[in-house]
Amino acid sequence: MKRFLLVLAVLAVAVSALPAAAAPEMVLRLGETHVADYPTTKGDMEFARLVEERTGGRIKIEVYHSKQLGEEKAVIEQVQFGAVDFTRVSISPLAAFAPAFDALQMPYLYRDEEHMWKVLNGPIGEEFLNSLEPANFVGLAWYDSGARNFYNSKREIKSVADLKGLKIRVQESKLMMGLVSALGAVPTPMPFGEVYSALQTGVIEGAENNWPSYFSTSHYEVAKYFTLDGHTRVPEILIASKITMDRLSKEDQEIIRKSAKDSMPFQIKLWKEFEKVSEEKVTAAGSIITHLTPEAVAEFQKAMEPLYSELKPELQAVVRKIQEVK
Ligand code: GTR
Repeated sequence: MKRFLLVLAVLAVAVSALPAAAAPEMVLRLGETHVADYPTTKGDMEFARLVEERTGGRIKIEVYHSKQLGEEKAVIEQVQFGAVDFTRVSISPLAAFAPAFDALQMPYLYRDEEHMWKVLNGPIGEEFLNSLEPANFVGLAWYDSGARNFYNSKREIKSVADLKGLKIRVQESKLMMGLVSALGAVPTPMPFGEVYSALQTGVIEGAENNWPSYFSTSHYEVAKYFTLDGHTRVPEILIASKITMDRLSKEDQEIIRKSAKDSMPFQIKLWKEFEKVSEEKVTAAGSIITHLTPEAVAEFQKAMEPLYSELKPELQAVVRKIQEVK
């Protein structure tokens, strides 16, 4: 017993002699809707890691994934008034706060993925990141989100006519509501976290998303018909609260901006890998994957033309600039 106490005493002295780990001077919070192992969440964590490393541990960013801070729209509101410091969101719900973002997510806008990245990484993308300040946000970086496709529990969608009358969940976005209506389906806006049970109980018959979201939310279990129509590419964006950024020194603001940008290649690489895994998993689980014929794609594009003509003239001008990027 004596010996044991002696060992304990020696250990206690040894531990107290260790240098205490520097406590961060500032702990900031980042809200993320996806689960911990989703590519965007891992991108957020890489961003947080870089900030911590580059500030020598002075600034710590805690990533609250799995919508621990709330659904996407509610978190954007909290970021706007400074209650949450950062969030990673889809630009669809963000457009309710900064309407110009609709120009970046029009249906069939980008010729391909490369075109989208040229736009986002070029002067147009930079202008969009900088345009958020009047809404009290600071745009930091773009993440990949692939292309969105329709899926449902009722039938294979091979043409626009097959969508007729289907109740389709959309993000809380006017543009997405218009898009689904233009195809003759019935749009139902709803937070992401409610979609699984809404599909299961038949409140809605379908939704639309990319491979990774279809897989990671298990929507494939309750809506097995997935059509590769690729109607939109909706970039993900990492934003900060302007209130938080204004509290930081110029140097720390720069570290945050640069760390966000530097986390992009990491997220994009994980995205590519997870897109493949998701496709394989849902196919193995029995999802029916429908590829559209070129004629059917043309039909989808035609049906969505009114969305372009209904866009405000100043946004039509942005769309033209995007289309001109070669
Ligand atoms: C996902 C996106 C989420 C969320 C979701 C949705 O692709 O990563 O941020 O917007 O779609 O449909 O609500």
